[in-house]
Amino acid sequence: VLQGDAARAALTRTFSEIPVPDSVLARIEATFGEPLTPEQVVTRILADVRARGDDALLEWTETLDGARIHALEVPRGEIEAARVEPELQDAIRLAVGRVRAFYEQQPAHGFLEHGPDGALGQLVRPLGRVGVYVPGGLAPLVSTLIHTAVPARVAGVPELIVTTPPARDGTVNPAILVAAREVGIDRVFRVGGAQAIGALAYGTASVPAVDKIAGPGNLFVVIAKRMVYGQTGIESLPGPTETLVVADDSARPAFVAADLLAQAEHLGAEPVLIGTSRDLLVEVQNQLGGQLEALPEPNRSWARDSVLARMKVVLAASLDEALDLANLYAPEHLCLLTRDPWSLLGRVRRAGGVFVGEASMEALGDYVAGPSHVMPTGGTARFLSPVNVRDFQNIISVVGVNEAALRRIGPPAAVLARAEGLEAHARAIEARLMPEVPDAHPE
Ligand code: HSO
Ligand code: ZN
Repeated sequence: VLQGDAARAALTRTFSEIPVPDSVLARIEATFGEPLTPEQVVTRILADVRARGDDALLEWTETLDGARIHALEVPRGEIEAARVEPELQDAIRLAVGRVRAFYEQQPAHGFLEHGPDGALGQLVRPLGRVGVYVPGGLAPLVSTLIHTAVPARVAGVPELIVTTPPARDGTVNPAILVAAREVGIDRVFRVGGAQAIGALAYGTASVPAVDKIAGPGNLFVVIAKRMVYGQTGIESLPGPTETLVVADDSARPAFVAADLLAQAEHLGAEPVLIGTSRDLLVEVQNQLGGQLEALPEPNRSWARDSVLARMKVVLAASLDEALDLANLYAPEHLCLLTRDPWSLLGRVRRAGGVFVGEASMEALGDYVAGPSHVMPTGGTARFLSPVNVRDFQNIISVVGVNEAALRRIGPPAAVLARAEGLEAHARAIEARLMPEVPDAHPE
């Protein structure tokens, strides 16, 4: 149990990378004949996709995902025909509807202010084509498709495409296809990893290049997103997830433990507990042990790894100190399990999302609460926001100054231009400030 300065030190962040399982590192060595770093692997894959397009995509999918596929795109008919249990179909529909309703409330308009100086403003326009990366692998994250693509749809993006790694038999999980249909995704491609990011950035014969790539993925996906930034946009570099629970003596230890374990089952997750009562911390740790044992495999191993390798437990002297530490850490998820959680909201400064009270567990937010679960990780909540409508729009500045204003603000502009040594700038301004010269008539 950490306290005071030790707690501050433990919660001060450095950008954490997504762990790569040993089996993947071994696979890399076998594939490339040498032990390359993930950056070197991604550099090679991106260069290959850029040079050889679809052929490279098909080959890397076979080498890295073990799937032999012939066509990258999932045919429209297959998306239309995808079926899941009615219960899951309804749940997908509910999630899509709630996330949509949430983002429809986000103000998304620009402004154009007409005044005595003319008009200045901002136009807001949707991006043209957006690619959503949906992780496959350990868990096919149906909810991630919904939580990334719906805000883009609400933003007015006219063309939305999804890439997701195929299973070994070349198929895409039907729940992902159903979600794609419910959200109104235009096209789905069965390709994942760094090769998918390369395809979305550079375009291939089958996969069109996009204006922005959004969504989380494994370390190779995140490195690839960082490398293609500039060629195309990215919304963030989502890393391992974190949940920080602030709890006082009123919190129920079983719930606190359950919330920490829920996030702990994500690969590389960091569970953090800040409590103001030593008794509570002890009881939560007992609960954690019991609940962990009761989990089925492989979830137990996943969660145990996060708890043993990265869990932090802090005893704070007061809720004030607890909130200070939470703001320092800037968690992706901040869960308030205290007697009067709403009273703490005003002190929350840095977090991806804040989950207020016992009924608002983070796991609910992962699926159906409304706000996107793609939130800033690794302390990036200091400067980033959760995925939202604005991520899928650009702003165009409008400058429409009139003559009268020009006479007033033109001269100081020319002064600034000359101070920068930019004479042609100054003259472009002053040409408009000259008194009108009457047209010279030759006769
Ligand atoms: N909690 C994860 C997102 C997720 N959980 C998807 C379940 N499915 C990262 O915030
Ligand atoms: Zn989750």
